[in-house]
This record gives sequence, C-alpha cells and structure tokens, in this order.
Amino acid sequence: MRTNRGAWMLAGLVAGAAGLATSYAVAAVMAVRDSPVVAVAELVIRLAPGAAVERAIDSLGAADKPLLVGGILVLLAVAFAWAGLLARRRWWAASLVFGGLAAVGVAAVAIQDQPSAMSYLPIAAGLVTWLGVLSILATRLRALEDPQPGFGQGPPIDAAAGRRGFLFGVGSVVLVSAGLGVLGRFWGRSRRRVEESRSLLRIPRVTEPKVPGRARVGLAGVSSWQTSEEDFYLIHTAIALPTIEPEEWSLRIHGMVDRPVTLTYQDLLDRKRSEAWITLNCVSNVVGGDLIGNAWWSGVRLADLLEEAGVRPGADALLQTSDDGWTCGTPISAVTDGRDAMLALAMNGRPLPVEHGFPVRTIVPGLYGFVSATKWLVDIEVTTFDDFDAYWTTKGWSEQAPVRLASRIDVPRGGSDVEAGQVRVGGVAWQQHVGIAGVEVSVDGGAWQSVEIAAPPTDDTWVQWAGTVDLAPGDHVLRVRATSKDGEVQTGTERSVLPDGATGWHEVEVTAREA
Ligand SMILES: Nc1nc2c(c(=O)[nH]1)N[C@H]1C(S)=C(S)[C@@H](COP(=O)(O)O)O[C@H]1N2
Ligand SMILES: [Mo]
Repeated sequence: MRTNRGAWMLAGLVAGAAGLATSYAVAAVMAVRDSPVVAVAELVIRLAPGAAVERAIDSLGAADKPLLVGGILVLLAVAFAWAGLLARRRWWAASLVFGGLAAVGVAAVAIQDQPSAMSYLPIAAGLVTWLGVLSILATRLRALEDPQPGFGQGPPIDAAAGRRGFLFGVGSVVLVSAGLGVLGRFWGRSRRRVEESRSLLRIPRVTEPKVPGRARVGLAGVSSWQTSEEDFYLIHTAIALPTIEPEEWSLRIHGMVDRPVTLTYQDLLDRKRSEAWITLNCVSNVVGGDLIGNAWWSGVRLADLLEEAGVRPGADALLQTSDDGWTCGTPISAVTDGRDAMLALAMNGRPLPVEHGFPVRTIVPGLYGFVSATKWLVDIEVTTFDDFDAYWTTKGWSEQAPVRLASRIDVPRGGSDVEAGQVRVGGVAWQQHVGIAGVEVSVDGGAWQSVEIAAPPTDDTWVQWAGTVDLAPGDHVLRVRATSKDGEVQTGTERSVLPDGATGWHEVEVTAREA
C-alpha cells in the first residue's frame, strides 16, 4: 500500500505545531521573556534595514508585529510540511530542517539582553518535540507503506486500521498541543497579571534607599554597596515561579504557639514598618564568588508576630514553607534576639520582584539564605529542629548555618594587567550581624598590611575596603583576609561550600607592567 504526500506533509505540520506549542508553554511557565517565535520576529526587526522597518511601520501601523509573526508562522508551516515530506525517505534531512529552524531560534535568543542558559530551554523542548512527534508519526506511515518491513509473511495489516492508527496519532498530538497552548496562555497571563498588580502596588511607609556616604570607599570597580534588583543573584529550586496575587496571599503561623494566626497581605500593610540594609548571601558561594547582594529591605518584624502568637517553651525552630513547597528551618533565637529579621514586602524601595519572592519573603541578617530567606512564604510552623528536616538539610547541608567570615578582591580583576608601582586594591568583606573590624591584604605571600574599610550603618551588611600595594614589574598574587568584630581572623584553610559555607582566602593573579 502507498501513502500519499499529503499524509507526510500533515505529519510534518502536526509535529511542527506540537513543537511550537511545547516551546511556547515552556517559555510561559519559566517566564522567559519571549517565546522563540517572538524572539525571531525581534531578530528580523533588528536585522531589517531601518528604512524598510520605518516604511513597514508607516504603512502597517500597529499591525506590523502581528503581521510579522504571522508571516514567520506561514514560513514555518511550509518548512514543517517540507520536513514531513523529507522524512519519508531521508530522516536525516528532516532532522536537518528542524535543527536549522532551532538554530535560528538560538541565534534570536542569543542577541537578546543577557540571555541565561534557561532562555534556550523552550527551543530545546521544541526541537525534542519536533523530532519525537515526527518520528512517531513517520513510523506509523511507514508501517502503512510497507506492512511487513523486512519480512515476507505474517498476518496481513489491515489498511483501514493502519490509517486509523495514523489519524489517531495525529489527533492525540493536536489535542496535547492545544492543551499545552492553553496552559502556556494561562501561565503567561497569570505572570503578567501579577507583574501588573506589583507595579500598581503602593506599600505604605516604605522609603527609598539612601546609601550612606560613609558606606563607600569610592574606588571604581569595587562592587556597588547597594545591589540593584537586576544585579541581585537568584537562587531557587522552582522552575515555574509562583505567581501570587497579594489579595490571594496569606500566612499561617501555627504549631507550638498559644494563638495560631493567619495574616493577610492587608494585615502586613497595616502593621508597623521595619526597614534595614541587609546583605544576603548563599551558602553555595565559593571563595571569590558573587552569590551575595545588599539591599534596602522593608517589611514587618518577625519577632513581633511571634510574640503575638505566643511561642511555647521548648520550641527552637521555625519551619518555613514556600508556595512552591520549598522549606527551610530557622532558629527562633536568631529571629527574636533583636536583629532586623523580617517578613520583607519591598526590596530597594519597591515591592519585591516576583523572582525575589513576591509578595512576601523572609530576611534574617547573619544566616545563609537556605536556612532563612524563604521566598513566596506561605507558612511558618513553630516547632523544634528535632521534628523535621528541611529541603536542603535532607541533601547533606547543615541544619543551622550562620554566615562565615569572608572577603573578596574586586579590583584589580584576576588575570588583568596593571601599571607597576602604587596599585589600588579594593573589594568587599562580610560577616553579617557580627561586623567587620578590619581587612588586610598580602602581596605574593608577604606580610599582611591593613587597608581602609568603609563604615556602613549597621553590622548586617557587607563592608567595602580599599588600599594601595606596591608592585614591582612582573607577576603577582594578591590575597585578602578580614577580621570580624568578634576578633576572629579569617582562616586560610580551604573548605568547600558543603555543608555550611566555604572558607579560605580569595586571591587574584595580576601582571604589573613597566609604565
Ligand atoms: N521558595 C524558595 N525560597 C528560597 C530558595 C528556594 O529555592 N525556594 N532558595 C534560598 C536560597 S538557597 C537563597 S541563597 C536565597 C536567595 O535569594 P534571592 O534569589 O532573592 O537572591 O533564597 C532562599 N529562598
Ligand atoms: Mo543559597
């Protein structure tokens, strides 16, 4: 029996549409900026000569982008059908067509602002779907063309049943793709809706961050004392970020308390505001790494809420749970000892970005994020450490993890060339809630020499430092170490980040050149 070209083209089209639906849904769920097709449309706009674009916009008005996207979809449909035809005889040629289309998508994403590895995931998902679906449909079509591949005998294949099998395959793929498309739309919309609520939100008594002059050493290249939302590192296990409307949010505080409470977002808005500069860092930050940031946080003091709930004797831990199911355990002592532990509503004077835990997250100065800084917080159980294992604790990380004393060289950059002679060196040092008393640098393993440190308003933030070293022409190694206000001198013993934070001195190699 023979299949007609139409069936192969249909297989290609269906596989292509399924791939587009998958990549669209993945892009929406991951909140990637644009679906791959839109990214390609942007690429076209960017590559098109300015005059042509202007003329198009002039004659088409606001319809220019839908028309462009529509045009791309038509071209894609032609390519899909062609790939289907090719798949009949030369599977590799069909793969090449899909591979080529994916490559265009990759190029389009690559030229966007700051694409991350995740930005390419929708394209990868689409490509896998294209190849997978086409291969399934092609197998069915081939069975129709040659009922007994390689064998002469066997029960004859019923052609009608074979055709039904192919059409059933096509139908299922279409249904699943439509489902994915709807899911993508739904996710994309809820993210947009939350972004809108967030941008319209005005949180009473949140003030703008004002960086104290004394917090800066004024050396170019040293990390900015305040970290912007865009530059603030991101760590979370969630792939699809929770999209929580403030009016839908609530927090239950329960467990070993006299009066369990459920708080709404409005309850937090109505409460007394607490604001502070707090540096947050990740336990996974390697020596010299950048999983650390400093922001102006505004929210409600956690200690007040716990006092109202009435913590029962014997309780020593808060089991915090996020909307996405992530958990962490925080010592009650660290929250109630007077430090600025808070349920944060705003970061740097604006409502929390969705990525950083909108609408409410926890911030506890002095503890690594994985034991304190729950984003999209929805539940706090007052309990004991003996009674639970939190997300990372089950994977080998410590139950408790105060921040370790650390320091970093920001300038000069490792591997850079400097002019021999007096060379300015600078960076940051931190041990939140303990504070930094001093910083020293050493050249080529020589004597430690003190450098100047800035004077931030509290001990809950990192501290900028700067100094001058004398470098003769040649290669050199610069090292830094800090001393805490507790009198601890940062150890040079190198330990890995697991289970409770890295230790060791940060060093950079530079080459001093004759002026
Ligand atoms: N819901 C949730 N909250 C979380 C995490 C997570 O995976 N899920 N990661 C934690 C870790 S390990 C760190 S270091 C901080 C990072 O916060 P940021 O992404 O705002 O910088 O968030 C913490 N809060
Ligand atoms: Mo972390």
